[in-house]
Amino acid sequence: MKNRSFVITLILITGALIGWYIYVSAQANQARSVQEVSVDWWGSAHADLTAEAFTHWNEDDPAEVPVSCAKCHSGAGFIDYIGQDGSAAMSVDAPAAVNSVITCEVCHSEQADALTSASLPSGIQASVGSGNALCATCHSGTNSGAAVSAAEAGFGADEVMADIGFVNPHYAFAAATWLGADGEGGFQYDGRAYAGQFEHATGVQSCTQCHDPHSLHMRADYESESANLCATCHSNVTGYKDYREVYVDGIDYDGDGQVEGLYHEIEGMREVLYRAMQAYSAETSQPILWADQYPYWYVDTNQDGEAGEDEVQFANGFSGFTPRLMRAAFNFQFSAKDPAGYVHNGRYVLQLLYDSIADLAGVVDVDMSALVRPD
Ligand code: HEC
Ligand code: HEC
Ligand code: HEC
Ligand code: HEC
Ligand code: HEC
Ligand SMILES: [Ca+2]
Ligand SMILES: [Ca+2]
Ligand SMILES: [Ca+2]
Repeated sequence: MKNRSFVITLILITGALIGWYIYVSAQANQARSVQEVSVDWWGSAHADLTAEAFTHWNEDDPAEVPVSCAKCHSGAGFIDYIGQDGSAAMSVDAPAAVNSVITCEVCHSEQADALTSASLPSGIQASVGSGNALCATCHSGTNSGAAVSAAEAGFGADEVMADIGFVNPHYAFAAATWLGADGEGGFQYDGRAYAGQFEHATGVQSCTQCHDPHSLHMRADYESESANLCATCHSNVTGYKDYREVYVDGIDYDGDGQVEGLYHEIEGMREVLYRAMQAYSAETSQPILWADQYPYWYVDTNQDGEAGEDEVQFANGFSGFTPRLMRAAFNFQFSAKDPAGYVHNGRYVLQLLYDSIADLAGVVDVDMSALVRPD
């Protein structure tokens, strides 16, 4: 079965390659060759036939990707979503094929070219331009802060919502981070101002300016000149390992006494939030724990503050969310599940974490004196 779908995929790709070859040779002189592009794509996560993202439904009966998931988890589902298959545009109209990776024709078609905006979970339609609109359609998550507001309607801020499970932003939602307040991806507190789209600097302002759309890695050029993209401006960067050490303003946001790469400032701020959530939850319902395993939040049964193996079990999932705790949990997860948040829009992420801490500090003791909220 695996072999068969592999061969079918190969045939589809070959067909697309031929079409592309004709199109591209007619259009571009400078562009990279179809062959080079294809090699890059083959090595990418988008081509990974074995990935959980494309095989999660294989054991279901029938084995198909449900309508609500197909836009992002099936190449065929995306083609349905944009209406390239003749169905209505901007809606998935049927369950889609499993093992359907993101092939050339998913991103290269008439409808795909025409796509210039993405519809986000907040309901905002974000105009991000062609190319980026493809990325943002699949990389914006499934829930925004608005879903938290909807879940907490009718409850007091510290009232336990017994039947309401964790509202999860989902995964790899880079566009939601990048757009910040312009996408309203996080839970934004009333009366607070949030950073909008991260403008960064010339040449690194959008998905496809930084990510090669085929390899998905950082581009190896800056404004058409061959270069280490980041080192062009951050002179201490020699490769991937240095990205997380980049900082510009030299502010100790998490108050640990050290100016660190923005990645680490975010980690530190999240650690402060985590401790505040543990203190708050112990007082209002049950002590909470986080572990990197669905459904992420568990009960700290032995109350030692640590996630023990016996505690990280589906049956021990946390069910004592109050509205205040849910907002914090959502923003915690928002900061954790885009591990590249520091480069996509670090200020927005720090603002969300800081405001969640401040919200909890209204009820339990949290020392916020050393923390800095970015402007
Ligand atoms: C807006 C696009 C989008 C929608 C809609 C969506 N997902 Fe996802 N999902 C993603 C992306 C992107 C990833 C890839 C994360 C990664 O592995 O890098 C992902 C990852 C996952 C994973 C793997 C998680 C992991 O830890 O590796 C599961 C399981 C999943 N999604 C389930 C679902 C289900 C079930 C639905 C429908 C109810 C759904 N998704 C709808 C975009 C989406
Ligand atoms: C996730 C979406 C996506 C997928 C999948 C994809 N492309 Fe592209 N491709 C793009 C975007 C966006 C551009 C425009 C690049 C830019 O802005 O420089 C592009 C540009 C190109 C170009 C022009 C050369 C260049 O590098 O700019 C060629 C040729 C090409 N794609 C071929 C392919 C082939 C062949 C495949 C399958 C092996 C493929 N693409 C898969 C998004 C995609
Ligand atoms: C049809 C939906 C779809 C589109 C369009 C799409 N992606 Fe993806 N992307 C995914 C899924 C699903 C995964 C996870 C695949 C996997 O786990 O192998 C992914 C994985 C990735 C990853 C790797 C994440 C990781 O965990 O390593 C990057 C980076 C990425 N995409 C960037 C982009 C960019 C940039 C674009 C636009 C040029 C784009 N994607 C367009 C659905 C999409
Ligand atoms: C300034 C350059 C830059 C821009 C702009 C940018 N990215 Fe990224 N992105 C990165 C870097 C660098 C990483 C890897 C960071 C790391 O692993 O520490 C990354 C990681 C990712 C990942 C993988 C994160 C994960 O879940 O593991 C995805 C998916 C992604 N980017 C998609 C996008 C999309 C979609 C856009 C546009 C909305 C975008 N990126 C804009 C630089 C950028
Ligand atoms: C054209 C110059 C330029 C390039 C290229 C560039 N950056 Fe930046 N970067 C900046 C500037 C300027 C800032 C400050 C922006 C601001 O504060 O609004 C910044 C800010 C950042 C920040 C936030 C630091 C902080 O303390 O707030 C990170 C992280 C970052 N860059 C990482 C990267 C990575 C990774 C790359 C390569 C993918 C990259 N940058 C490429 C100019 C650049
Ligand atoms: Ca459709
Ligand atoms: Ca610090
Ligand atoms: Ca414990």
